[in-house]
Amino acid sequence: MRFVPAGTERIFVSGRGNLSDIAELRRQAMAEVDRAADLASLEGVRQRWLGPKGVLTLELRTIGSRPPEERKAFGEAANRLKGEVAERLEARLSALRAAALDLRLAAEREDLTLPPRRVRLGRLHPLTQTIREVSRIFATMGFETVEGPEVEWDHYNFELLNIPQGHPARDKFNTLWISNPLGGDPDRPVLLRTHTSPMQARVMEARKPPIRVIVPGRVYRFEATDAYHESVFFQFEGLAVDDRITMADLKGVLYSFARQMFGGERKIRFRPDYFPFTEPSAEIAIDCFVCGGTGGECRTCGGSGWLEMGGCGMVHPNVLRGVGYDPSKTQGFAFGCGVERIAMLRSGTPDIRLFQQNDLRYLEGF
Ligand code: FA5
Repeated sequence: MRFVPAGTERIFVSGRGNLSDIAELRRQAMAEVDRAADLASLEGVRQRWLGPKGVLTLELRTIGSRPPEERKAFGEAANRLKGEVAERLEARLSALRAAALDLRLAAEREDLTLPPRRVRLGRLHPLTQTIREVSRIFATMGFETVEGPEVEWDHYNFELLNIPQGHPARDKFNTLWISNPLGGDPDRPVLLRTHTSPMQARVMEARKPPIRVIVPGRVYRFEATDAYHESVFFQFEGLAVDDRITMADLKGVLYSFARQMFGGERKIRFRPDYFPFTEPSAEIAIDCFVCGGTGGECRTCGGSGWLEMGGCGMVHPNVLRGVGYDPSKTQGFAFGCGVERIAMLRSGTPDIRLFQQNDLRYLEGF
């Protein structure tokens, strides 16, 4: 057996080793395995000892050329050593892998001390809040909330509401008409609904009395905007139809609504008004809750002491007939109010345009 330098090491190479040399081989192999500091150098050690040209592989090949009396003992010892080295290599491999994994885990560990990103909680838009509150209050009086289309037929928006072609009341609703690019039926004009009242006719057509519904929704008018007017705004319609409904019921329902919405001390005022689809018709106002109805310099009510909420009245007999009801047996009341106006009054919002401007500084106040 000879020694050759390997780096600073001297290792055995194949030769005429004896059993005591096997012990030296073991010491050297084990030391190399234990010193391997990473997976690549461990693989180098494996090749050097167990590879096709490895020290122990070559050593085992010398068995045949040994004296017969040595062969058995030498073969056994060399094979055992081969097994021991393989085992030690496996153990070292597991240890190095575990250490590498520990390092990776330490490097990739979540740093839980990092402050979390702030979650910005959204909230309902003030108009949605107002609509929900309106629906909730009317639900306590037996009204169901329903919704209808914003793109509407002239038939429902005007005709069935007793506003035929050429009726002067059409001018009051500055209408946005929709032209159908596919042609459409010229006798069935389409528009963006100018109020929620077309749902009166739609609900009465679809149901039988008794009816009690609230219809909140967007409406559209070709109007210049100012602090009190939008061209796209919300209304809610109320409709009750039965066989003994009177104006007193209408008054009682709106009075109860005003007190629940604006506080127990509210007064409500009905003044004669005109709508083609109600008869008699009235304008509804509540006494100003800022000045207590005294007016004077009050900016909320403009000094009048009253705040307008909407229009109302008893459903016109022509409307009842138009949907197939008999006015001598069935009566109803209807009202329509502006959602923004109510939201402005409740929150002290000075300009209606603030609702649609998406300015978070304003919206976060709700
Ligand atoms: C109507 O729209 C009727 N359909 C109301 C009605 C229903 C009467 C049922 C009788 C029976 P008027 O155009 O007045 O009426 O509008 C009703 C309410 O909508 C107003 O009182 C106001 O609160 C609101 N409103 C009207 N125009 C605007 C606008 N440009 N911007 C914001 N709110 C508006």
